[in-house]
Amino acid sequence: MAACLIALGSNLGDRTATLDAAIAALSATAGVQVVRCSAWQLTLPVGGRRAQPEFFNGAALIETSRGAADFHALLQQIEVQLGRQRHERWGDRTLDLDLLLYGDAVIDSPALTVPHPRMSFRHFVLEPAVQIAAPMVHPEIGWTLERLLEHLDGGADCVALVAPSATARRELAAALRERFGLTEGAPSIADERLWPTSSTAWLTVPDGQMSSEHPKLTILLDSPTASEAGRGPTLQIPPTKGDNADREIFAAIAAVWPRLGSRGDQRLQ
Ligand code: A4P
Ligand code: MG
Repeated sequence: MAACLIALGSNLGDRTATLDAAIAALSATAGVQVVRCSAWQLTLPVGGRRAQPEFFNGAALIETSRGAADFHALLQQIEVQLGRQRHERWGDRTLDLDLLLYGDAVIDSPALTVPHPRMSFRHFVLEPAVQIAAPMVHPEIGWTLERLLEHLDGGADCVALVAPSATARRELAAALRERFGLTEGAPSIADERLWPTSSTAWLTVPDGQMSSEHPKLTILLDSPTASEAGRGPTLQIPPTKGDNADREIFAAIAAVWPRLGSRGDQRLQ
């Protein structure tokens, strides 16, 4: 049996009824036991087009005898049964079921990435997850879910941009200054092993707090040191991401600092 954690989201139709129905469908499946389920929380959309309806989000802790790929296929089947249609990435949806953690497995296949690559810096994922599974450990980062959530409040309001190419760092830093009004500035001490001076650019958030030595978000761009644990919330952008990379990075920043997300939108108007 594996203990796994899923995230549930809905922003179309009768949202809480759909989330309830997803839990009922999971409970009725052979080899699947719903151990605990969070409350449904109303959240503002992150990362999609502007003027999306609000989401209800939640999390559930599951025990299952199914393998990870098989369990993910079941989640997709339940999404479709409950009316999910896929038109665009991060588009509106009756139901989104994401596999956050599958025991302490680390999986990187074309269809499935576990831990879910965006779970470590999203309030709408971590808040319900901590309600039901605070001590579960993110196997790549090595932190509990509770610590990850606390860090979204208590970490330093800055972004560490780690990339081997100085040009890539410079271009991305310029885009983030322009879009979000970030300025240059690092925590007074930063661990050289995790954020090497030779490959890290630091950007701070206006009016943020820098009492921690640990940034709220690290972005690893084409980075060969990707597997090292200990950085805390991290977005990895592999070389293959191409044009999607900016969108992914902007959405991550808006997830960590919602007030900057709306500022980014205003600047685009
Ligand atoms: N996939 C890979 N790994 C996983 C995994 N661990 N769990 C693949 C689930 N799916 C995984 O997913 C896209 C592809 O990811 C699939 O082919 C699947 O095999 P999708 O469900 O078809 O599309 P999506 O949900 O639009 O994309 P994605 O990347 O899963 O989006 P996210 O990151 O889940 O973000 N704001 C609020 N407030 N609340 C939300 O729930 N959700 C999103 C979606 C954006 N903003 C949100 C919310
Ligand atoms: Mg999804």
